[in-house]
Amino acid sequence: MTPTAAGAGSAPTRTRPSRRRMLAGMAGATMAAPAAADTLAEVPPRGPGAPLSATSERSGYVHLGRIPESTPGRRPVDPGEAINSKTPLGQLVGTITPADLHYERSHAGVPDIDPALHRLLVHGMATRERVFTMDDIRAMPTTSRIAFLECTGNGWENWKTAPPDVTVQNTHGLVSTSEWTGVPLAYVLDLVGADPAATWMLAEGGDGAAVARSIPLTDEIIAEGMLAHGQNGEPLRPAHGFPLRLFLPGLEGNLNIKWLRRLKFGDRPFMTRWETARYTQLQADGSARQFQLRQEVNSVITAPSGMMQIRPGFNRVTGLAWSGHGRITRVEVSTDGARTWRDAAIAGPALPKAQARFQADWVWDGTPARLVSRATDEKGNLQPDRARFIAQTGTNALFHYNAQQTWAVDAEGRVRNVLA
Ligand SMILES: Nc1nc2c(c(=O)[nH]1)N[C@H]1C(S)=C(S)[C@@H](COP(=O)(O)O)O[C@H]1N2
Ligand SMILES: [Mo]
Repeated sequence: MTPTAAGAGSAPTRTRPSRRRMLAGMAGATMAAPAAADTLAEVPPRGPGAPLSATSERSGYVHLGRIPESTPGRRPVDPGEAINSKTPLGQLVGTITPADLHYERSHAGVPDIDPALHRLLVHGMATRERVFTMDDIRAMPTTSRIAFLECTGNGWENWKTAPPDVTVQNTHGLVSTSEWTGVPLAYVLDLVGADPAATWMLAEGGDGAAVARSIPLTDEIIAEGMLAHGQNGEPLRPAHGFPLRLFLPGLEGNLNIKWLRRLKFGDRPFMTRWETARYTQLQADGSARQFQLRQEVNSVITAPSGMMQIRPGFNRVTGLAWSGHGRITRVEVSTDGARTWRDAAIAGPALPKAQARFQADWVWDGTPARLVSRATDEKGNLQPDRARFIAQTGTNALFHYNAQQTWAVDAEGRVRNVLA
């Protein structure tokens, strides 16, 4: 990290040089002036607290919620018409999404499945076809992994036009990160004696939409896929597939079949309507691209972000970066609309195929600014700017938007969504 604009004359006056050097070493940062705290006389007195409870609630001072939508960008909606519900990225800290705020995309609502009645059929090109109960599955060895999940529709708000009055929750709220716990896919393949000639697997859900997708049995998918029954330390919640879902780190959200009830092995894709009609990408030349399965490198500044208000002087810039190819190795931020860049600090370990939190300090001089971030992953993929992305993909498509996000700051400190 290089020391930053702290020397530019607008640095906070209460930060002494020695302390500033120390902080610069830590995170390349200066910091806001500490509030005057010479006495606790104004602080309300202590008193008896509220009774303890079986489950704890968020502080009454904290207001967090998802936004249900009925179609890309249409909100607010009657929850009965919602097709997805977006994570409040602008209000969250760190990298793990609380389970109740994890984004949701369900094509036919959330089924109420009694785990005692749930079954998983595993069949096709295998020597020991089986029907498993949830007791069978919970008796199998598990693995746990922190990884992001992202709907391929994430970012579709900004594909063609950029509504100015939207938040980062609106533009990027279809991605979340959890610790997922479940049975390694490789274990199940062994258990049923999957034929080595089986190169594809059909996964089918137990919801009314019967979402079903063909998954190529690559080494990577066999090594990393899991039949998940836990999320952030508790059994899956119904919205996320209780009692069982497929989890495939780094791959498009739609493949992560919820309410999983069938796996079938074969030597070719099964061509379900979800991969012939729904999750294909119309290219600029009118042809359709099928089986675009990986989520590309992406990032977004979550603060300051859309509809926030900032003041001149010190501002902390922070956001999230992720890639379906592996670890995030670098995040750069620009405050002048992608003309000049500097490195952001990545806070904590950048896990493969998980969201990484980045931060950079910024002293805003009160003139209009444009905040942009761009991420690089361990395979060397650099998040494209919008012009390059559109030149490659065109504007017919709807999925896998990963162009750099620009937030415009006007002279009043209002932050708004714009297309670069
Ligand atoms: N059975 C079933 N699986 C499903 C879906 C669904 O509607 N039904 N939606 C898919 C889509 S489009 C996405 S993006 C992810 C969303 O998972 P989440 O709701 O846990 O975030 O689940 C996928 N798996
Ligand atoms: Mo999705």
